[in-house]
Amino acid sequence: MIMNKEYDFNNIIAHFLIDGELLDCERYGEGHINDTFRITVGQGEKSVHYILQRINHRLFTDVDKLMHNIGLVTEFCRNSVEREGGDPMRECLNIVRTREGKAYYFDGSNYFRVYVFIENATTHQTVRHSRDFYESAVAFGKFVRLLADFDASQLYELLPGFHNTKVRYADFLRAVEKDSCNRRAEIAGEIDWVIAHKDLCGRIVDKLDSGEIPFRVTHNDTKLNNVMLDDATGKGIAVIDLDTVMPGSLCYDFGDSIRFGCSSAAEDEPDLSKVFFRYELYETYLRGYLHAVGDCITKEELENLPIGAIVITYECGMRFLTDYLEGDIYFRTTRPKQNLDRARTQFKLVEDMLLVFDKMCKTVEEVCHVTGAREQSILSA
Ligand code: ADP
Ligand code: GN1
Ligand code: MG
Repeated sequence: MIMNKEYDFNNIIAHFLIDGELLDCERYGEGHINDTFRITVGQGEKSVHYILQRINHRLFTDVDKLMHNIGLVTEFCRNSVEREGGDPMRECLNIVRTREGKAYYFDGSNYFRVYVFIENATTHQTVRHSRDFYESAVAFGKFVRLLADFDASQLYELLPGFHNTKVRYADFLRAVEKDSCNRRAEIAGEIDWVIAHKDLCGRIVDKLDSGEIPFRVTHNDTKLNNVMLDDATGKGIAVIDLDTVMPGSLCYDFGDSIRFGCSSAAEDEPDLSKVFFRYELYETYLRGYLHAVGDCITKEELENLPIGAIVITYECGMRFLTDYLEGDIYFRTTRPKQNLDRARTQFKLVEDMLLVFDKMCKTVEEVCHVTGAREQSILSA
């Protein structure tokens, strides 16, 4: 029988449309939110892998709605991939249903779901070569293209205000005020820094509210480790981790990839002298992204890509700092002060990007000329 101290995997797996004997189950990946396992099932001579996840239902309190969203998006992606002549079993997430036809199983205390395992592909925690980053940009750009005609109003907004930076700022101020863990004094410098940069909060949100930038279906968590790169060809094949697919701004999705991938160091690097913004990777990502989105991007979105990168990095740092103030209750941590280190790396990256902001905008124009993305609108702007 395969169990760990928390879960009886044999019993869980028995509820899904999976044939064969459970041979192995190991913790998998480095996500901050769900508990992810790779399970191995013996089917005759061969063994087959699946991804099993215990859904974080403290965050996603309505699992029915969560899986409704993921079901719709994966089905739409599958159809788009088929139309483009791709392989829907490798280029999208595929839900394995329960024997009752449901997209998840509830064992009385936890919710579980299973995905088809995408074989011979890997997610990366850092950019090893710029080629990886380019390919991840192509995959995220393709995700925009595949979902360009998706009707976002079909989706539940599961985490309202998820990337509403003004709401995040208000949450931060509340956490500072409450200081529930007596950590405020120790991080006075970081708190002052966030407040000094508060003008960043509205730079995207206000444009969404005024309609200048469109709401569209966005992924909302476009880190490098949420895209799978093919082991043989190095190509970005599938965008995964669809929990946060909701209406949002493409500028934030673009920006979140820049935030994570253009850092010279890990998100939680404690030594800030190792953390800097890698400009050449920003250029690389832009080229791949604009090439893949083609003309599915508006002129206003294009113009706001650089500020999107800065604001989402600011927002993410603020979320880490808020969690630190609240006692590390949201992001998974494996050591003390990890959330504080994460916050500090984000603030360092914001400072670096602010210094080169004008250049970042110029690069967008230059890359547009090369890729032809929205060339007409940029030229006539
Ligand atoms: P979290 O929300 O906690 O980040 P993810 O859905 O991103 O969880 O999954 C965590 C990791 O598991 C991923 O980074 C990836 O390495 C792996 N993974 C997830 N889904 C699949 C899949 N369908 N096939 C192969 N690996 C997967
Ligand atoms: C979380 O689940 P994961 O590790 O891909 C978080 C993102 C943050 C990210 C920071 C649902 O993403 O919003 O940007 O950590 N996901 C959720 O690394 O809050
Ligand atoms: Mg993830």
